Amino acid sequence: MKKIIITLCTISLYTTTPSCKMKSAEAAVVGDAASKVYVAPGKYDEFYNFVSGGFSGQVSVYGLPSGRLLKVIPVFSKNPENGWGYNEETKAMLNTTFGEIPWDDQHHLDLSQTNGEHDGKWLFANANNTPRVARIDLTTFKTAEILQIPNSAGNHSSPFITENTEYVVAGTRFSVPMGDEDVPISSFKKNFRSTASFISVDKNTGHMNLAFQIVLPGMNLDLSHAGKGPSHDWFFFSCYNTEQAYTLLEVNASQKDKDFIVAVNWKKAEEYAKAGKGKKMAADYAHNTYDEAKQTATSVIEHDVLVLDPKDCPDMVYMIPCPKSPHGCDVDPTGEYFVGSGKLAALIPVFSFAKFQKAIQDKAFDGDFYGIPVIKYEAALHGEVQKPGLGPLHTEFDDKGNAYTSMFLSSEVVKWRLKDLQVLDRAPTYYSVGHLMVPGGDTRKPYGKYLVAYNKITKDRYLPTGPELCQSAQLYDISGDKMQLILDFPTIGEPHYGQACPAALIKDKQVKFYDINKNGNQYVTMGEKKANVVRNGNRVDVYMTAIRSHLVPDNIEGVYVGDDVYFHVTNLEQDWDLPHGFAIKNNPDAELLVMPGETATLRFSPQKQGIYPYYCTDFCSALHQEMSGYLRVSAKGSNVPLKFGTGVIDTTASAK
Ligand code: RUQ
Ligand code: CUA
Repeated sequence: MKKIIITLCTISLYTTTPSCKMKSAEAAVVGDAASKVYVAPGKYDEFYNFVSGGFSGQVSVYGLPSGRLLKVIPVFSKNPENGWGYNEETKAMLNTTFGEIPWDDQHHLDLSQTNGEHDGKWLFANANNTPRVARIDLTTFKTAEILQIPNSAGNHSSPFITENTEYVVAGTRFSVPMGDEDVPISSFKKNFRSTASFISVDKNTGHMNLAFQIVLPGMNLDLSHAGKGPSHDWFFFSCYNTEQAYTLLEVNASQKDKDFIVAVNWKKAEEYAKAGKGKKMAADYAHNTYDEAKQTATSVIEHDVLVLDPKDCPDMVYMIPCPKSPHGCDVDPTGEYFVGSGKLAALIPVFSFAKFQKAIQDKAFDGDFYGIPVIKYEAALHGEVQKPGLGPLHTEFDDKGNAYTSMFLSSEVVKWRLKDLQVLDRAPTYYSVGHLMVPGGDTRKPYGKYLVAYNKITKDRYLPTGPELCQSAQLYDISGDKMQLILDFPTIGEPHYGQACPAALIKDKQVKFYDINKNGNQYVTMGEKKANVVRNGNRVDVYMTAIRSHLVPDNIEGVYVGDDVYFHVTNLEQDWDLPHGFAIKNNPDAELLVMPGETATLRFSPQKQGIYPYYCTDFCSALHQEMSGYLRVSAKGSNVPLKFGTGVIDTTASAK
């Protein structure tokens, strides 16, 4: 423990930012910080922290309070480390109507909920660039499903969920014409629209289905959160650029004093959809599912979507004015208060759900926005947090009636009380903080022990690593009256939002290995005796097994230049934490990492004759280095017969 204290002190000594922060940076870590984050070797962390990977396209998993990196889950980016998106079984997961898109910009995460509390089943993730929503299975930590969103661009306001995971939403950041129409950009007002898509989630399987889209005026939807308790039926979206600018947004989208919180009654929308008030619109989008039983992904192209227009659906959408270019849109644990954080506002407006409902009843409207009633600002306002700091972005909550807002410009976390909107405490962040997160802090039941700030600019916090420095998270203890900074930890990609839940919700549900007897992969090899090599024209299927510490077959001859060789590797182990890898020399893409009881397929098309060694890449036993083999590739048209085996190489391969 002593060592950690010394390390933390050293870090603060290196702090050389020429700013007024310097002093507080040095004083930031005090007292018993080290003991609060120390998780002894062999001990588990208390929370899983899932953190978005931003431009890495992936999701990373940390333990809290230690900040230890546990896993990077491949989601939207191909991952040569385990063959995600490269191997034949998972290629279809990255399919879209624009072909394979092997990357994305992953911003937000939401854990599935039951009765407004985390249930530890699934984690949803958005893709900001090519609009998609992914679902990760928390028993395997694998991406199980990816759904493309049509009529959308920049799926930023996503993947926030309702209290029982009835719906996951996806809101457009960039308005675009519906149906990919070709129109002049200057016709923005007339032709561009934003959409809020509602994806239903099957309670038992988690399967997603694009239930309906609500079409809204051209503007930028930014963030969102579902109501809770009394506001259960509602979803709140922040939006900016209600100026409807399409060039130099920096200036042109900041003209108005107030933009809006868009309040959507999703229950009503559901009723309207059922009552046939929507219009089926042609729209192609990919729906990719990984079938756990077949261990194989399929991509299905869907062809239409149900669109609801507020014009035909009275009482479904209202606009609530919100100063100024709001970003975060957050609902407190009781469901009575919702907070809009205006990036350019000098205060934080807090709205009351009860007052908002009354305003609807009283018709306390301030005109309309493209036919959607605009509620009077004061009529829905609970109050404003005065002088909170500069550049409020996001708010989360604890279990004691307090809120915590990230201040991008003044680089701090500000704690304030919901009841009387008094600022109670502020703590500096190093440096510009984007999202922040309290475990369970957007649910009905925040755990309220820690707060993590996900910071955009790291500057001097870590050893420098060339022009690009790592991104950073900071952990605060919020159990007392004053927030206390207790840890810095670097993060993968650019973290935006994160979520955390108690480890107990997830850790005992883990799949330890796949039952080999239930392996439904069409290319499974059920035991070494079944290993085989089959030629069919210039396609060669190698049915291979892996178990400590050999591959069967480990000698293969009779493959020719120009053949397509498919290595179907079945890992026969029935034990936790025993993957085997498979790589072959000069293969132009990735390796396989095959879990115990699983089968995965690598395609290899040799371009030149020669001997190609292949081997297990995962150090699996004392004789791991011996776990290898040779493929002989002969010139096209030569007459080397197809032979294979391990130990005795006289098995004659079958030809179809
Ligand atoms: S963003 S820093 Cu969620 Cu993409 Cu706010
Ligand atoms: Cu199997 Cu190393």
